[in-house]
Amino acid sequence: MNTMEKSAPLNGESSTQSSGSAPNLPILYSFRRCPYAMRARMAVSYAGLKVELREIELKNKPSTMLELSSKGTVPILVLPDGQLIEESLDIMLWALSKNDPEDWRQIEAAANQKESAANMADLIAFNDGEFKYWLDKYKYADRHPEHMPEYYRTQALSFLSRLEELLSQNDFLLGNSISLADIAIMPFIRQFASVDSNWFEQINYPLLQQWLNIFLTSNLFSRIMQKYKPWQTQDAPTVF
Ligand SMILES: N[C@@H](CCC(=O)N[C@@H](CS)C(=O)NCC(=O)O)C(=O)O
Repeated sequence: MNTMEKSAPLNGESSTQSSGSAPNLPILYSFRRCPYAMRARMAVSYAGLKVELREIELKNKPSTMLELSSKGTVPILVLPDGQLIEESLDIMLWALSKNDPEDWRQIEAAANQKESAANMADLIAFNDGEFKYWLDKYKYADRHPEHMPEYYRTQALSFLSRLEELLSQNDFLLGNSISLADIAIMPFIRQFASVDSNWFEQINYPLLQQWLNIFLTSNLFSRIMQKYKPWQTQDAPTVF
């Protein structure tokens, strides 16, 4: 079955998100507020693909999901042929391999594609690694009383400085158009900003604040942040 729909870029209309039967659609197990799941949903929606969305609760994961993927994290995507994609970045790449209307992978835009791919991978790896480590400590500072929250925040800030510097060179992180790196990183900067939004709004990172705002106010983001009640086995499929 062809799952491709008209592409729906950052501020385009979406033809997705209706309810009904979903024969042979890939199934996306997701959690609305999870930054990894957000980036996977953004890539799926941008590519105009239809999937069956199963909203889960982290504290009450469905056994159907755990039987498929014992690591128990979201997002995961189950393809109609049974193939399982268990990492958010791989789900993004799967979606973009089907349809990438604005070249988020920068296959066409980058003069030196190898360098561009390396920069992209490096930036995302730093986000998912060191930055996420300090972000979690900052967000849950009460669980890590060995330091004050400000200490963890300062550690995380070096990544924000790096992003601000990149944005002083181009409109987006890796060039003048949106790339996979922007989308993969943005949900984590959002999370960092929302730990103490008053503080975040007054720091001197104007380009990063503006960049974040572009995504937060986009149609793409509001589409993927629609609320769904947690999935139950007997529910009619939710087509996303
Ligand atoms: N490397 C994974 C990480 C996914 C992940 O850690 N997701 C969190 C939610 S944001 C999760 O499912 N945690 C399991 C839990 O809290 O039980 C990916 O990129 O998909």
